[in-house]
Amino acid sequence: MSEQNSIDEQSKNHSLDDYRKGAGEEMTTNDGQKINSTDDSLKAGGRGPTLLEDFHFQEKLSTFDRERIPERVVHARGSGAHGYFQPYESMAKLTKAKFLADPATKTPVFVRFSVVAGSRGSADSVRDVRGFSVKFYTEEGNYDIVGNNIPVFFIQDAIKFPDLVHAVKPEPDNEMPQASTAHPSFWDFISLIPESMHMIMWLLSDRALPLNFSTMQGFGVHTFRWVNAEGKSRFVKYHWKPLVGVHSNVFDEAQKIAGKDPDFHRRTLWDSIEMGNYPEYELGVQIIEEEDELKFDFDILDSTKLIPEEIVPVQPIGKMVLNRNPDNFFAETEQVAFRPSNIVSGIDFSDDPLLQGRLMSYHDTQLHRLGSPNFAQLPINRPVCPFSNNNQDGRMQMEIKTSRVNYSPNSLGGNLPAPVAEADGGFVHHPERVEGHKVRERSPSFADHFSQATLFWNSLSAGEQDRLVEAAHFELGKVPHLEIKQRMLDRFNKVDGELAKRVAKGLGMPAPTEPATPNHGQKSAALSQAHTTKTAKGRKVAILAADGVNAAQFSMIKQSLSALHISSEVVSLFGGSIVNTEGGKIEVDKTFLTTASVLYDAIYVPGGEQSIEALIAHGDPLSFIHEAFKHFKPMAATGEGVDLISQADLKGIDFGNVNGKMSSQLGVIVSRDPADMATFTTTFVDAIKEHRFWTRPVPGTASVKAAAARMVSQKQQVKS
Ligand code: HDE
Repeated sequence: MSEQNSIDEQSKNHSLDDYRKGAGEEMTTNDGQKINSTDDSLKAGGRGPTLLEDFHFQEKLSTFDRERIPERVVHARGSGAHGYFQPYESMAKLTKAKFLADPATKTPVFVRFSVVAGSRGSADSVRDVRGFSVKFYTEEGNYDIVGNNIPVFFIQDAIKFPDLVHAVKPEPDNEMPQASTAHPSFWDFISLIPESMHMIMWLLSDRALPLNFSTMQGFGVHTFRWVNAEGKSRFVKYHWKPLVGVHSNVFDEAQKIAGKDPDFHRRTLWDSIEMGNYPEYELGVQIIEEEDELKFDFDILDSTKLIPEEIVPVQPIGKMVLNRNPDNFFAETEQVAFRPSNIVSGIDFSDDPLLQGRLMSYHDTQLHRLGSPNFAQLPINRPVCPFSNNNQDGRMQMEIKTSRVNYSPNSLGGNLPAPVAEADGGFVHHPERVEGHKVRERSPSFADHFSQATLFWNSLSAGEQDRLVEAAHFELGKVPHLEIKQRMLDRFNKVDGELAKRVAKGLGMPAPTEPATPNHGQKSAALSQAHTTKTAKGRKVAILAADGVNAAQFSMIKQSLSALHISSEVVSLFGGSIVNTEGGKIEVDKTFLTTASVLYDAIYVPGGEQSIEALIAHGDPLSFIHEAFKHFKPMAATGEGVDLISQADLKGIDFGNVNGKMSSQLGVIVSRDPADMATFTTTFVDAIKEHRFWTRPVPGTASVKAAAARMVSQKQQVKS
């Protein structure tokens, strides 16, 4: 059996298999009575009223009436996938968790990615934090890491969570806006909660616009504990690093994707798994010795802080591969119930007050959402190991317990089920020593709200900073209240004075008069996406073509892309198929009406006189190319394809001397007569790996405006 097959088999062996059910051959009622018609209700005469005795009608309609369960109050919009996790080496020195003890152990996982603010039917690509929840079905019970794609959080204490969520959700009077933070109540709240400033910087950055789920980092956010067999405890922070690097959309693109394909992230995840381009993530940990707990200039229990990787390196410990799509969205992705309180021996909690609140809230929310304390028995939530206790009854008890006793201790049932000693795997909470007065207060060690916001700002590339400033213009530009904007400018001024001035300019407001907090000048390279892994695997190219497309150029690029796991779609004027210069038939995947440039990572235009004439005459291909250029995407053209691309108003690209020799300018690769298609293809693939060409002088974008502003201020400085 190939390695891939064995992995598939392994992940399918997860206990869900017992519950999978295809369509039966004969239609029956829920109780098995065969149905002879499901198209007309039972009536007294063809035109008469429907009869109460129509049990099939009643069951069908009343089941339908109850199809929806309450959506998650946050993270309602989500997409799931199955896979497995495998450690690189034994972690036994640090934790007694069995699933981390042996590199041969493959633990099945179910992962749910989500958008926080939007409703279940909202669009995927909006500016927001993404949830990154992983359920490990270990031999010792389920372990859930319920994290986000941003390493810090808005608030420090769980008691503020309902306030935060009320503020971010659509406003209560008119239920607007959907899936967006760009509204007064959110910024009102944020401007009054200084601890949110670090997270706000991340939210305004490219991180909040992930390209797709495979290019998204994940974080456990809180500090947790690992405990080894000797009972030694250490603190741990979790990091999921996507093997293809961390990449994002640009805002204009993300907004358009929300209309063109609201399911963009869900679809990309689904399609990449179907194509065998499995999303892969490396799990890394930062380990902090207990004795070092207080050595940082922030509190490791404060979830608005991260531990810079330069201070505590991230140690890769294993890999997660997502290799199977769910069979049924509701049964799996909707009913999966994550709980940060689901842990296994060898793992424990810290006293982070945000985490402590979550330990209660998730269980509570599942009771409400899934409607029964028996939610853990649902196929997607069941552990793969045996489970047994004296919990009794409740709605939808799915097991028929045969024991006479349901209490402990008992003598009638041999005192079973019996608690398990620690040595045999019984969970024992780490005996952390705690003492203190009962107080409602915030630890003074949680008081610095701005240093790490400044660290993040300093760590971004110039382009990332430009886009962050533009995001602030957009978000606060949707807030008509001057006092809220003023408060936010004061906050930005505590992060960096120049940042505050730039945000003020876009809002048409005076810069803060208070002196800015001096910038400490520290950076952390890991916080920027500019240094991320570059790979073309999993990217999607639009090939623009019509009848008469050059056969050789088309097939050379198409085949080379597919060999590198880069998918491509033929986009043409009409559906059906087109004919190439050699009379061969090429299937059309999409038309300019059924797709859009924002749904691709790159464009290729093969030559062929007739094809290019038709594309130019139509017009839409020109705006398709122009838009992709504006979104900094790589593009290539060969032969007459250069005529099309050169008419698409690509500022800063010189097509004057393009001839047989290849020209590669700012991610636009063209050749009129490519003698060496292999070199051409390699150059194009390298450009696809680059993902975006941020230095393009794209009018109307933040980078151009910021460059212009910098030039003006440099000139002014020279004059003075
Ligand atoms: Fe959540 N969060 N959260 N959250 N959260 C929920 O649980 C909550 C927080 C996160 O894919 C809810 O099942 C409180 C941080 C994810 O099913 C709810 C606090 C982080 C998901 C809830 C937080 C998260 C949720 C809503 C403040 C990143 C989706 C439905 C302490 C580390 C899980 C549900 C999925 C979902 C409560 C803060 C991540 C209400 C009280 C910090 C990924 O229980």
